[in-house]
Amino acid sequence: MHDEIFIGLLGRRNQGKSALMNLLTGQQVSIVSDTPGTTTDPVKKSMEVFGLGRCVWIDTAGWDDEGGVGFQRVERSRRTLNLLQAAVVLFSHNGFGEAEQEICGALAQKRVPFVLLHNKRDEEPLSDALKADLARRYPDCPIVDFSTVQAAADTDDPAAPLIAALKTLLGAAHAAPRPVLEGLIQAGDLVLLVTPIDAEAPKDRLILPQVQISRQCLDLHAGCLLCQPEELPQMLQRLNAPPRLVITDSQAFKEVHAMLPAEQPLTSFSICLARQKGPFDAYLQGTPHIARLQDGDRLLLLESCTHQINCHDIGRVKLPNLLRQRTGKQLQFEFVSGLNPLPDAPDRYAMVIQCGGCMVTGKQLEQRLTPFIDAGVPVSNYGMALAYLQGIFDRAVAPFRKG
Ligand SMILES: Nc1nc2c(ncn2[C@@H]2O[C@H](COP(=O)(O)OP(=O)(O)OP(=O)(O)O)[C@@H](O)[C@H]2O)c(=O)[nH]1
Ligand SMILES: [Mg+2]
Repeated sequence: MHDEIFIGLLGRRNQGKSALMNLLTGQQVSIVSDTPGTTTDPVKKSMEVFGLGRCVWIDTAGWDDEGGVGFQRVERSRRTLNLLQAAVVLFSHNGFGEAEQEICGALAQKRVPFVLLHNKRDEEPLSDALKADLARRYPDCPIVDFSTVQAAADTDDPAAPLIAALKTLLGAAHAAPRPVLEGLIQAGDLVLLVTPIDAEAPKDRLILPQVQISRQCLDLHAGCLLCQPEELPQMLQRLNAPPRLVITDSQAFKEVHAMLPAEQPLTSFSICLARQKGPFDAYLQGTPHIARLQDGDRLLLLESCTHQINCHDIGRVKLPNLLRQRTGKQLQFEFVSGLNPLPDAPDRYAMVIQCGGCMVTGKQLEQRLTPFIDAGVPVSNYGMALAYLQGIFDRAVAPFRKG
């Protein structure tokens, strides 16, 4: 799961993309000059933006770059679109022409929401006529009339109008997720997190689910203790009471399961995260249907986040392979990515498996699954289905069933 929001700064040359990049980051990240074509390759800078989270700003070469390697630069800017969760389309002097329309069209096609930012208002403010025209043509896009140069002189909160527009744009998609541990633990409890550090662990860091769950423990005023599976018996001995809950990486589930007494509540990071979004109870009921799949059954895999390479691999490769292997059945798979329309007849499917949905809202997820649930089709999600296929489902969902 990605916790960073990639936001592209797009537009023709000389519109102030790099000046805006520097304003947003408060640093001289990109070169600014009045020579069109200054920025050649995309420039990225990551930072925490209050109220939005971790953002990666991407400054790009002008969409209208030309001559020599200009075409290749434009191609690079175009490719950047595949990374984006949001964009800022810059234009100035009331010049909204073919290039801008093309950028907006390309963003819309990729379902990337964007802000229209009329820059250099100190030289020429956005006209009412163009503003009205844009509002009609792009009803979902906030329009901001802005001056990067003037804002830079305002030391207080220079990019406030743009950040506010981005929050509006991303607000729904980044609404606070449901608390993962709520009802399972209380203030003062201790949670033990089991995290193997193997060759695939990122250098010097923990992966996002572990960070998120540690944070949730703190939010709920509980404590958490982290260890690797080998040290688990030692850690348990040191405690004068068993932890309220043990949460382990799915990979170590079997090992951890064997080490802990049967009455110790144990779950996995992936099951916890399945609780964050989507119809968790329907997932709980639907997942065991995997055992009842038959030859010729058709499964629908919904991969809601088009940008998530990791989910893509799980959904298109890992899950279908594991499902075929573990069930030994001839299964057929269909995929729908992004928020593309769903097939008409939900009851054609023996089962629907939804991705974690980290880039869509819980509401969108539930809306998409409702027709299947109403038609009595079992639904599951990637994390739950993987847990089931690894034989860890029953114990890992027991703490949630009690609640
Ligand atoms: N008056 C005024 N000038 C601005 C503003 N924003 C940027 N500029 C100037 O516009 C020129 C181009 O700015 P850049 O940030 O380099 O533009 P760019 O879009 O990155 O251009 P390329 O890298 O060539 O695609 C520079 O001279 C900036 O100082 C603004 O709000 N007002
Ligand atoms: Mg530039």
